[in-house]
Parts: sequence; C-alpha cells; structure tokens
Amino acid sequence: MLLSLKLEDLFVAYSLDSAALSNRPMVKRYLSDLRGSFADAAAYEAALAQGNPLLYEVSAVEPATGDGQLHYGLGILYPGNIGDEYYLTKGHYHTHRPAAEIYIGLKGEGAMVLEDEATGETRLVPLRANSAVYVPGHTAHRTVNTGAEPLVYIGVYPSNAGHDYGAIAKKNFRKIVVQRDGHPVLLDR
Ligand code: PAN
Ligand code: ZN
Repeated sequence: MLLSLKLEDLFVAYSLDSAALSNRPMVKRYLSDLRGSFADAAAYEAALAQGNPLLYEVSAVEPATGDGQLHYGLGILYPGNIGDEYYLTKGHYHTHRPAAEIYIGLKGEGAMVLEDEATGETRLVPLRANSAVYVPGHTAHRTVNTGAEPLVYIGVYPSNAGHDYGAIAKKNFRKIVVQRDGHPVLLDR
C-alpha cells in the first residue's frame, strides 16, 4: 500500500484563506444548490433573485480505500444569512451509518448541527479554531457559519463512509440555527 501511494497522497498542503488543497479541485456549492435547505422559502427566493452567491467549497483527499483507511476534506463556508438563518452546508448522513467523523476547526466561527437518526435529538456544537468536534455514527451533520469571516475546517472520516444526501433532501434537519440579538440559537423548524 505505502509504496503504491504518490507523495501527493501522503502530503497535502492547504491554504487557511481559501481552504484549497494542493492539486485538488474544489467542489463549489452555490445558493441555487441549496434549494429546500433553508426554512424561510420566501427569503431564499428573494436572495436568489438578487444573485447566486457561492456558499461553500469542499475539496477531498481520498488516497486509499479499504478497511481502516481514512479520507478527509477541507471545507470553507462563507458568512451570510437567508432571513435569520445562517449560511449552512447541505448536511448528510454517512451512507455507512456507523461511520463517525472528526471535524477540526481551523479558522472562523461556526457550529455543527448534529441530529441522531433514531431519536431526532439535536445538539448544537461550536466549531472554531483550536477545537475539534466528534460526530458519532448514525448522526446527520451540517455546518453553519455564525461569524463574519469564512469558516474553515477539516473533516476526517472512514474511507467507506459515503455521503447520503437523499435522506436530508427528503426530510430536512428538525432544527434550524438563527441569529437572535447577534447570537446563534437553535429553534424548531
Ligand atoms: C464534510 C462535508 C462538508 C460539506 O467534509 O462534506 O462539510 O458538507 P456537505 O457534504 O453536507 O455538502 C463531511 O462531513 N464529510 O463527510
Ligand atoms: Zn460527513
């Protein structure tokens, strides 16, 4: 395995400002890609009528697959809001439901919405520099930017995790994160 990997699989440089990884493309998610994600549909349509801003970008490093191997991705989520709701990622379950993930905050101020699939219980956990967030298996996870700067983070997950967006597209997260008096609060959708 080791000798079959290229140096660019073993060593990856990243930019804290752009979240770009050396030699890797960034997947770009625009407001139009987030249809149905925000609670305030009128605010969403009004924002889209004004333009189609870039909300976040992700690039992934997937050097090897197989039992015990890891993948990771760098994300940058820009600041902004739709109505009172902060800019967010689509969010997903892992296709392989037991697969957990570690998020490491690098820059900016944000939070993760974690929702247990079996019970629907939700936790709002801060995500920022000098801290890590554990996402257990069987947990839908979404990132929100609650600050004024881009939020940059790394997520590390088992190579067999897979991304299940369909379950969230069908049934969105139960809770939303909105700004109240300048602070993030978790409300029922
Ligand atoms: C992350 C996410 C990243 C983008 O790398 O993929 O934050 O969010 P969406 O994938 O929900 O659009 C991760 O959790 N990987 O498993
Ligand atoms: Zn994930």
